[in-house]
Amino acid sequence: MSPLTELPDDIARDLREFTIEVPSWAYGNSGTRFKVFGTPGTPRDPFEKIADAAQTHAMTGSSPRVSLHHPWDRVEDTAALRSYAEDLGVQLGMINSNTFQDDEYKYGSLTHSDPAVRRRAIDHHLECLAVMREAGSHELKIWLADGTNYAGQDSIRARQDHLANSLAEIYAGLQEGERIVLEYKFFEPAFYHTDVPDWGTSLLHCLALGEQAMVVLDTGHHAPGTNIEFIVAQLLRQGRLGAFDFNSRNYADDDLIVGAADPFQLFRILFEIVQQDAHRPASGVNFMLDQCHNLESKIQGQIRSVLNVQETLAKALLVDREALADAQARYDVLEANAILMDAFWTDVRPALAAFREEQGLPADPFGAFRASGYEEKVAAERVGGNQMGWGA
Ligand code: LRH
Ligand code: MN
Ligand code: MN
Repeated sequence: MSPLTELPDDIARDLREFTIEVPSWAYGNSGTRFKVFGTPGTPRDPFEKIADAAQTHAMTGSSPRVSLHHPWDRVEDTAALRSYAEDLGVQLGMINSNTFQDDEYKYGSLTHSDPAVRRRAIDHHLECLAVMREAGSHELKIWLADGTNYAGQDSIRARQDHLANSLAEIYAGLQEGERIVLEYKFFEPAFYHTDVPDWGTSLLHCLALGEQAMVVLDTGHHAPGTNIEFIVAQLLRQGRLGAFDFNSRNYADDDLIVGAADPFQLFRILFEIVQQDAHRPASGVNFMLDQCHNLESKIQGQIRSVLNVQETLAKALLVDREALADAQARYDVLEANAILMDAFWTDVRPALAAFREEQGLPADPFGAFRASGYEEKVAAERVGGNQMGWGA
């Protein structure tokens, strides 16, 4: 099949509107429990993370927002961070709460049996809402490390009740136009049960809370073999898919570059998205990355990720949906599958290069960044970068 050299107008329009939010923590050093390898030039504070994220946007033109993790990205003056970001051409995005590092949360946070610990965790989220407003954002992401390691360790049922009550208190702090998004994960750091392990649990809590509560789907947070595109279709059908945390994985929550481990899975997910028009900004789905670059250059890793999502979205939009519907109606299983595969195998890179040039962007964002000298410059300027957000 010959490569696609020009995007059809409707696909070009969709791609111009489509944005990907990048995580501040992807620009910091990260690693495993075995070792965190440092990278020269790693940001030393949230301002430097924003500066690096702005590079990703300058090269791709598609990543104009940066998610912050609180308190990793705590600064004295969030308004100053916001205007710094805006001067560099990006905005502050989703605020991510963090109740997984303090000793008080050893046995849980919003689910803890001790009301004093729950109070502390709820107050942290209310503080996050205040930071969110200062940041000019309207979304708070909640992911909880809460769970147990051994059967019998605590009451699963009581913890659900505490969770529902705690979330209701946070939800009551929302103003019009704001929302919370609740991320699920089936294991880690808890290894017996997790309090928000799956999309069903997240959805149940969101439904109980109200329309300003939505589910976040992190692609690394499922058991191997899970059909993630089914979950996407179902949550969209319910109008409750709030955001993605895109990454890819071979084994567990590997946080690898999106599309690296299984590009076809990314395509299948994005095809469900485009079938419900959820890639258009009006859908309100926030397409975010949640990744860690343990070995590779962080900015380059982020650029690669943004390009992978963009290219795969273009492929999903290329599917001949009329022909597909026709094949499906005729129960022609193999033709229906072939129509999908044709789009997946199309090389859209030349068309995207032309699309970028038309917008005054580098045809090859990855190559342009490598040639820009930015990494060499910051490596000389910055000494002593931090691991992920820890201590930043
Ligand atoms: C949990 C998670 C969540 C956190 C991030 C650092 O595994 O995906 O989104 O905020 O990692
Ligand atoms: Mn995540
Ligand atoms: Mn994760």
